[in-house]
Amino acid sequence: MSDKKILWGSASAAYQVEGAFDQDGKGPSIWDRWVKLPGKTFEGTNGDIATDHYHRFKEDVALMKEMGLEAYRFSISWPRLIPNGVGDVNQAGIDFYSQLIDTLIENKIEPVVTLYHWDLPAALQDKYKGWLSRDIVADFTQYADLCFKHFGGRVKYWIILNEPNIFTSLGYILAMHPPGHVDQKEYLQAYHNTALVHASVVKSFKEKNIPGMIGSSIAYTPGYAVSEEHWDKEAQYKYYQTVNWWHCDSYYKGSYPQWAMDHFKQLGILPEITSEDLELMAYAAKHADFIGINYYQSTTLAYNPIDGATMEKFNTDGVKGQFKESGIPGLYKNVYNPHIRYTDWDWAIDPDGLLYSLKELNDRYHKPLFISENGLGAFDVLENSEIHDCYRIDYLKEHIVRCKQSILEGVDLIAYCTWSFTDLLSWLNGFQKRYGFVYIDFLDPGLPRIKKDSFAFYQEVIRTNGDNCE
Ligand code: BGP
Repeated sequence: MSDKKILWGSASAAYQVEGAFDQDGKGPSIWDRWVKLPGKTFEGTNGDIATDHYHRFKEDVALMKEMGLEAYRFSISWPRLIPNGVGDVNQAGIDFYSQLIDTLIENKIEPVVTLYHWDLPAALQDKYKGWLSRDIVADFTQYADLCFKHFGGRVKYWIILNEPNIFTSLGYILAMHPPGHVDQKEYLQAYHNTALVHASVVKSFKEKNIPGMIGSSIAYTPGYAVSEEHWDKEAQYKYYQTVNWWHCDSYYKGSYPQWAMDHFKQLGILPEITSEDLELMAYAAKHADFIGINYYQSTTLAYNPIDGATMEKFNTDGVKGQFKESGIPGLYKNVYNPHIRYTDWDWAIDPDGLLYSLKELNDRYHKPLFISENGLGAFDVLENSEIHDCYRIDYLKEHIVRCKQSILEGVDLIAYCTWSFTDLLSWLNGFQKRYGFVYIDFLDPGLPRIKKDSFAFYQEVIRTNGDNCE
């Protein structure tokens, strides 16, 4: 096994843990509004209180310290810092994150800051339709600069955007996230604007000589062809062109893949991409310090005729067996893979897919890789104040072994963060889909924190640099 030291961490996001959604001067986000619309989330759950991390972060950090956690990835809520997205700054917001960062550092835990984990200030949605407008580039860069000014130096790892591919596709194709549209052209426009935001923030960070490393995190889902037949291989090619390389090349190569460009152009849905855009994107591709990757699952691809499967909403209630073929007619469809296991939410469990992804990204972009999320969403059972989550331990073990293997095969893997440290709100799946090392009893208003068996397991991962997973 490799001896290279990995930074071992765990992650969360503001909306999923903080609560205090309208306290101390915080402005509303698009998620604060979305969850209040009937039928948008599992049983109408929302993050008004979540895990109450806003008030209880010291207790949570104490548990991290007890575990020996080396890095805690959390996100800053833009509307907590700047309630209207632009303009007046909320000092209470600055103070909260400042205290969190100091508490982490005092406990020898590296703060890893995500600038955007989906909670856009609602004011910007109202003002110019949020991600659909190029105006967001300047406003986001100002917000990022504010964070660099207040937290720069203390924070060494910055993740600009969390899963821009997910919040744009769920927001503009599947209508499962705000703003709830179904419009392929809008999706491509919004995604292009995320690439410009990413690039502009990388540039500002570098020009200001802020110490540390910066990148963004893509949700990366590798795709296998279901057979060796050329039509299935072709489907795989089209998936990579329009999904994986579309999302990653724009950030880490500074351009879009050609076949997909031509395809979207023919359909008349390609956004305007100026030469200045490409220059800025090329700058970021060169200067970003790492590629963030969130890995949960792989997919399997097959030929999809022009009158074939369309995009389908997915399982959000944990009743296993709802897998439906879904895809883009004429391009590809995602099919069931009988060779791998699935979670209760029908997510493919595929540790080999992680190794495959790391090697694929390493080959294509030659940058350090930072796994910013990996984990298992499951139902946990609380019995006599204990949670025996051996399935989560198995899942993490299998993935960590692949991380170590990737290093032996030449991948520059610098960090691994699990999703998540404590249980938290799952955006669409409520509180019943759990990921943490620390159980939170959401039925008890005191929100007690209880260590699961996986807590001790990950403690040992950290102590042995993953060698206990061999
Ligand atoms: C990622 C998000 C996280 C988290 C995780 C698990 O896409 O970045 O915020 O939610 O997925 O997803 P879910 O909660 O839907 O199971």
